[in-house]
Amino acid sequence: MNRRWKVLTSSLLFLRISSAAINLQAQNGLPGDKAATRETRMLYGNMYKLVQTKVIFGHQDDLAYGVGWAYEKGRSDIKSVTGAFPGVYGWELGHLELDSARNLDGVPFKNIISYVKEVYSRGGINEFSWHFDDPVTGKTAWSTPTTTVKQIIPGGDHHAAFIKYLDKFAVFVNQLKGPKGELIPVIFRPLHEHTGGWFWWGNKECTPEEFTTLWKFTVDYLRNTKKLHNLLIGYSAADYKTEADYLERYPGDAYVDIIGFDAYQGKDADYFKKDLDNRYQILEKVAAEHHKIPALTEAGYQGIPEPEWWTQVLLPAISKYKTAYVLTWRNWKTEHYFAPFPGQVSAADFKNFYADPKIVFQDKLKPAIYTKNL
Ligand code: BMA
Repeated sequence: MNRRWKVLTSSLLFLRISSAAINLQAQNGLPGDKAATRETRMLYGNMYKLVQTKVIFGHQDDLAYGVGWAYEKGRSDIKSVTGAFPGVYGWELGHLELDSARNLDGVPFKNIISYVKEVYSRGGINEFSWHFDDPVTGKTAWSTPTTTVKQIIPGGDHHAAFIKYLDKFAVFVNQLKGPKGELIPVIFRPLHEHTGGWFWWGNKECTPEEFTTLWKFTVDYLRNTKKLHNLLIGYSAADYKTEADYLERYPGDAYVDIIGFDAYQGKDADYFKKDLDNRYQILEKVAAEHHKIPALTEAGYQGIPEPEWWTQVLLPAISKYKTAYVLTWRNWKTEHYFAPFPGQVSAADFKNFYADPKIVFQDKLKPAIYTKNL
């Protein structure tokens, strides 16, 4: 082998090794958006690390209202029970598409903007779901049957109506700014529970191809046309039995950052445990293969009638598998709540859940989650 040849082959080898290193980096802890802001990349990287050992506790609408109260500054049912706020905060965007001042659950969007800023300033994590009305029929998110997805993707006769939704989303997200004018990173979980049949984007309403087209269009439009680079995209299924079910409508790794599923306990606790276990096993495999962050994107037991549900049912399940966060649904009223409040039958057990070394609330998160490699 002559010298020139040697130099050439060794530099080729170097190139191969360094591109492998870059690939590895891309696979481990970088979001799908190559132009994601620094804060967004930091958040994602830190969540990627945290998920190896911890689970962050989350609650929908936590700062807005709880059972028996609404809009009291500094109040939170979670804080009233444990002394700490949750670490993840879910917010709902339904009716943003109607230019309404309040979301479909009555929460003023103005308030949501200030909650998001408050959460960011203390190192909490904000997440958005969107039960948007059907852009073709004007009916609610829960209206089926429809052919809406086919009609709103590129080439569809109502494509423009869907673009208007996304434009309103961009106007809203552009108001979520930190003290230096930086966009606050948020998890955006669009078109959720799409493996179920209850929303207009559900699996009976469109083909897998139509669904993934809608998903990709949504993400591409927000990233490339609206220049929003502060979104971590959440893919959140409802029920599924197999890996093929779970991935049937998966839009691709560039379009997803956090993958998970929603799971609620009904009357049959044994079924819930078994089903959770099955769905988790599949999720963990897919998350590892696709290098994504797994999460239990919604969970709960309405009314939590079992006093030890937190430590006996939820904790064992989420401790067994990697879970970046578990988001319990909203505490609206005595007939519809998913987290405890003082005096609620599972409140004492929830304090034990809070004290478990694996579980993270707001008091263990720092604002540096957005600025430093932790
Ligand atoms: C559902 C219920 C509804 C609510 C919707 C969107 O699970 O809590 O009352 O309107 O979520 O937040």
